Amino acid sequence: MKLPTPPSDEQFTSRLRSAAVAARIGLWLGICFGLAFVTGVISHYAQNHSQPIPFPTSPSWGYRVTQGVHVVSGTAAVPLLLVKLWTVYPRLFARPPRGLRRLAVEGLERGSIGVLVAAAIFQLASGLLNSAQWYPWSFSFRSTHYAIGWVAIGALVVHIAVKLPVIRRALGADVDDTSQDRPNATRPGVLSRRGLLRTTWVASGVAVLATAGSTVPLLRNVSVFGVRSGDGPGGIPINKSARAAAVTASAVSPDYRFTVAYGDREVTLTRDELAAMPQATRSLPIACVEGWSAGGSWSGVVLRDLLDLVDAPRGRDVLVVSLQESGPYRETVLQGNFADDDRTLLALRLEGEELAIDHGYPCRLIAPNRPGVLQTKWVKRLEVQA
Ligand SMILES: Nc1nc2c(c(=O)[nH]1)N[C@H]1C(S)=C(S)[C@@H](COP(=O)(O)O)O[C@H]1N2
Ligand SMILES: [Mo]
Repeated sequence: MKLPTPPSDEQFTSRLRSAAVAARIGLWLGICFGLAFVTGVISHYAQNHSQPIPFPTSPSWGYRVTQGVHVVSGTAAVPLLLVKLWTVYPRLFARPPRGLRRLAVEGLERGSIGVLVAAAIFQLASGLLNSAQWYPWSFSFRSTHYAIGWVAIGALVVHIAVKLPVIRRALGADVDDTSQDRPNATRPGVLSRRGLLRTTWVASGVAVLATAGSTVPLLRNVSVFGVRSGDGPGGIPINKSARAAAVTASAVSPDYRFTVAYGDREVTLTRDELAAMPQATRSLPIACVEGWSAGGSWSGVVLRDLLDLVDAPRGRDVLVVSLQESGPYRETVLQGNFADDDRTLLALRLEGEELAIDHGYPCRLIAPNRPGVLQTKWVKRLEVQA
């Protein structure tokens, strides 16, 4: 059997596949990956139980913005990465150099690019699937996406360092300059280089517009893929429904009781008793790690007032326990600075209406500058930590 022979470098003759194009797209790709990395590290830290440096509670919309930037920069990177790979992939087929030393150097460089490409594709693919709320894998998304994020940024830094001379020459010269082209890349493409770049920027812009509406209210109507914007009671999407969390019975049961505990002190209240306490109203967003966010006007009891019922000292972390019996988000840790912030509520109402069961009836946590995943619904118990 005869295997098909791989193409050789010389067979790729389009002048579009040049360092002039790759460097320009690479610059924007680098900016997108840099933004996604920084905002990703922030998001990961915000979800840590233990925060040696307390994550700030202000501005209340901070997490909404950083997570929005994370998803938008990742989405914008998709067309950029595809075009970038198209411009450089003939190099895969370049003949290995002669001489052991040059071979070793080239091998290392190719190895680092292999790692970079694999990590970049993994990050964009897993991130996109996550924002589409599709988890066709069994690993933990958060820890894997975080770990590979470090791999990607490390390989990117190495790649930029290795390519810096080429990048500087390419960006310093006109886009139509051919002095850095591969010798056979002489055939004009179907587009001019400027045309290809323009098309790429437009594709990237369209990808952003098609998804950003799930965080930017003004873009809601143009975002065909931003499906999770504003559908659901009170204009806020529903993430896990009461049915999916298996709380449809316990949430509306007359036996429901809310408990706040500190050491051996415990106070138990009915929903009516919660509603009879002084009520406060706060405008706070829910910003899901999956990329959508929405602002709401929440009313309920200031969380600190509940902690005062059991004389909890300030600054203590609080375990928030929901009626939900299984699943990773049935319990969350509310750090002391969030617990003491007077914007943090045990909310009973949204937009003046009784909280819908899917939004967490009988009551839910809502705190400023906090990942949506930690805004626990169907709360039954607060435990002030020792
Ligand atoms: N008990 C419980 N609370 C939960 C969740 C959950 O699965 N269980 N999901 C969280 C996630 S991921 C988000 S984004 C918000 C969404 O709140 P909403 O469904 O009211 O919009 O609820 C959070 N609270
Ligand atoms: Mo979420």
